[in-house]
This record gives sequence, structure tokens and C-alpha cells, in this order.
Amino acid sequence: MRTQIGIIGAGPAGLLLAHLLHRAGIESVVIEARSRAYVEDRIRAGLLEQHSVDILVETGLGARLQREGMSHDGVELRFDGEGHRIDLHALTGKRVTIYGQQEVVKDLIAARLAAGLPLLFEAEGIAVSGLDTERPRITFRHDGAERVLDCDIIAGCDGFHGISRDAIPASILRAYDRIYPFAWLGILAAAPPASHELIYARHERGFALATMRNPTLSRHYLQVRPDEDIAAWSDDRIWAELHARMERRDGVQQMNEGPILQKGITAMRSFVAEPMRHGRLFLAGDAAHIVPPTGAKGMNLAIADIRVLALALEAFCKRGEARLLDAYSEIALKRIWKAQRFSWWMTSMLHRFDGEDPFEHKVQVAELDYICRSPAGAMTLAENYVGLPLELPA
Ligand code: FAS
Ligand code: PHB
Repeated sequence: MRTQIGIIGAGPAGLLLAHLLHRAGIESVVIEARSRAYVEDRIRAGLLEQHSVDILVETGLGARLQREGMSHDGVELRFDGEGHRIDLHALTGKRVTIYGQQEVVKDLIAARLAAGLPLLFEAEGIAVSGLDTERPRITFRHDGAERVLDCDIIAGCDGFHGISRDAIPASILRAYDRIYPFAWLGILAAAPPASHELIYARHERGFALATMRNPTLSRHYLQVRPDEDIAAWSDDRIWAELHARMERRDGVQQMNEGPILQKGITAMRSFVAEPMRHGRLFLAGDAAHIVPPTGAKGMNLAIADIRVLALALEAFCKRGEARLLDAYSEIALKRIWKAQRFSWWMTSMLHRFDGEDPFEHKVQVAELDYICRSPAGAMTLAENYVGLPLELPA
């Protein structure tokens, strides 16, 4: 087979890239290791920055998002039993929108297949070669047949555990890594949300987050040990812990209980690989960077990478201009490191660290109190949380 852009991975990054390229009249083939059902049922992120909503709406993928997404003007930080609302919209003029990552993926897949464009699920043995030539190649097995896809460029959008990043020689690739001494136990519950906006709680028993997917579906997270055994967490224990960490001084119980439909534990890590390009291979999304979900940046960073990469590929494919492709890694990394800092900062401010001494605990609470009472402090959090401006190349 032959195409202009070979895309490995059908997550938000790979699918959005294929969509933007199609709108620019550029051919691509998307190759995914998993089945359609697996990719569409995978529960991950749920919060979209304003720019992520904008690009989906502007490119014709906003109908269901605008119908079912829940847009929020604010967010609550809760500590010492008291809630403090940060008015994101008043401070920045922007909002955030709750719309599950799997819904974004479903909308992208539906649009791709409706247009009759190539999206190959359940591909096996994916490998890349010829990255330093003008005709890089992806080889894989599909429907039991060996396949060869010759491309002009390969986009590695295959997530943290994909093969693309490993195709960059170790002598060239630089990795920055931080593993946190805790994880998140996440649940999906058939229960009304605890509040009309998200609640981030710092508590001496550990961090907790009350979020949602729709008016009858809640998503909640609890800080647990990195080696926690999910089997040790009965539904009753989970609800008891959520009530404890979300406690309010006025005694009002806010957590609505309901059947827990799904629960899982996610490790917490900050990771960046540099450069995001090697020859004719370009990395985007989790293939190049991971953030702890405290700042809700994972999916939004993937979308931001793709907005830059799509423009650079359009300039190259249509006008033979390589300038933007050559600058892609540097442009994307500038924003990635700011989101890394914000995600690390939110994580450090809101989680309980084993062995933390009382002084550190007091400093954490003082920082939270400063953020919530100082306009400058609140603005710092708000402008990062809604999404820093995208520096798109002219
Ligand atoms: P993705 O990982 O989404 O997609 C990569 C795709 O490539 C997958 O479909 C995979 O099957 C495929 N693939 C992998 N190897 C392949 C190969 N060799 N060949 C072909 N295809 C291959 N972010 C938040 O903001 N909030 C959250 O609550 C949150 N929860 C998360 C929970 C988990 C368990 C994980 C892993 C991430 C979570 N994230 C969260 C971050 C998440 O949203 C990611 O940032 C987002 O999925 C990144 O999108 P992609 O870069 O497209 O990668
Ligand atoms: C989610 O809704 O899954 C979510 C929201 C905000 C976060 C992390 C996860 O910071």
C-alpha cells in the first residue's frame, strides 16, 4: 500500500490527525493494534480544555459534544473541610467541558468510517523502517496477511506503550521521568454527580477528586498506594473513603452513592521524550509525554500536539515546505513542559506524601489557601487549567 501519512494508533491523537489531514486533502492510513470495541470502551480522560472543544467543533465533530458535553465555569478546591471555588470563566473568559475521552474517540471513528477512509483495527506486529529515507515504511499483519505501507511520513500516535518512541535511537532520545509514590483508584458509578462542578480535595487521608460523565454517571478518584490491590477495595470501602475525604465542616454529605460500574488503578507519572522527531517519524501525545491526571492535561496535550503537527504536514505535503516540520518538536515541547509543570504542581499541592512532615503539610495548606484567596494565585491556576494559549505556527 502507499499513502502520504502513515498513522500508528487510533487514540485521540492519531484519529484527530487523520481527521485534520483529510480536511486538508491529505491522504492517511490509521493502523491500530486493538479492536474497535476495545478502543471505544476504554475509560480514560474526561475533561476538555477550551481549545480542544474548539478544534472538534470547528472541524465538524462538535454535534454530540455540544449536545452531551457539560461545560463548567468553575472548579472547587476543598481542604480543611472547606470548599473554595475558582471562577475559571470570570478569570479567563474560558470554560472547561466534561465529555469522556471514549466519546471523543467514538465520534472520530464514526466520522472516519462514514467517510470510507482507511482505519485498520487489530493489526499485529507493527514495525517501522526507513525513517532516514524519503519513503519510510510500516509493516504489519492484518486479517492474517503481511502488509507493507509506504509513506512520505509516519506519525507515531501509539501511546506510552507503543513501538514508535523505541524507533528513535537511544543515542538521540532523551527521556525525563518522574514516578510518584502513589496512584489513583478511579471508579465509574451510576450515581448523580456530587456537584455541578469538579471538586479536588486535599485531605490527610489522601487526595480525592469528584468528577462526572453525565447527570447520572459519576467518575471519582482516590489517592492510593502505587502497589494497591484493587481487590482490597470493596464498593462500601470506596464510598466510605470518598465520604471521609470529601467531608465538609458543615457536615453536609455530598457524595451520591450508586452501583460502581467500573474501577481501576492508574499509576502516576510525569514523562517527556525529546526530540519528538527522528527523520520521517513524528511522535505525538502519550507516545512522547505522560502527565499525572491531576491537571487534566493528558488528552488535551495530545490534541495540542496534533494541531501543530497537522499544520506542519499540510505545509510539507502541499507546498513542499519543511520549515514547520523541522520546528515541530521544539514548538510542541514548549507547551508540553508548561503543562508538565502545572500537572506536577497540582499533584504536589493536593496529594499526601508518605513521610511528609507536619511542616510540609502546613505549607501545602498555606499554598492552597493562597491560591484560593489571592486573585493572582487563582489566575495562575485558572489560566493553566482552562488551557494555555496555543502558539500555532503562522
Ligand atoms: P492513547 O494511548 O489514547 O492511544 C494510543 C493508541 O495506540 C491506542 O489505541 C493503542 O491501542 C494504540 N497502540 C499502542 N501500541 C500500538 C502498536 N504497537 N501499534 C498500533 N497501535 C498501537 N488523562 C486525563 O486527563 N484524565 C484521566 O483521568 C486520565 N486517565 C487515564 C487513565 C489511563 C489508564 C491512561 C493510560 C491515561 C489516562 N489519561 C488521563 C491520559 C490519557 O487521556 C492520554 O493522555 C490520552 O489517551 C493520550 O492520547 P494518545 O496520545 O492518542 O494515546
Ligand atoms: C475525569 O473526569 O476523568 C478527570 C477530570 C479531571 C482530572 C482528571 C480526571 O483532573
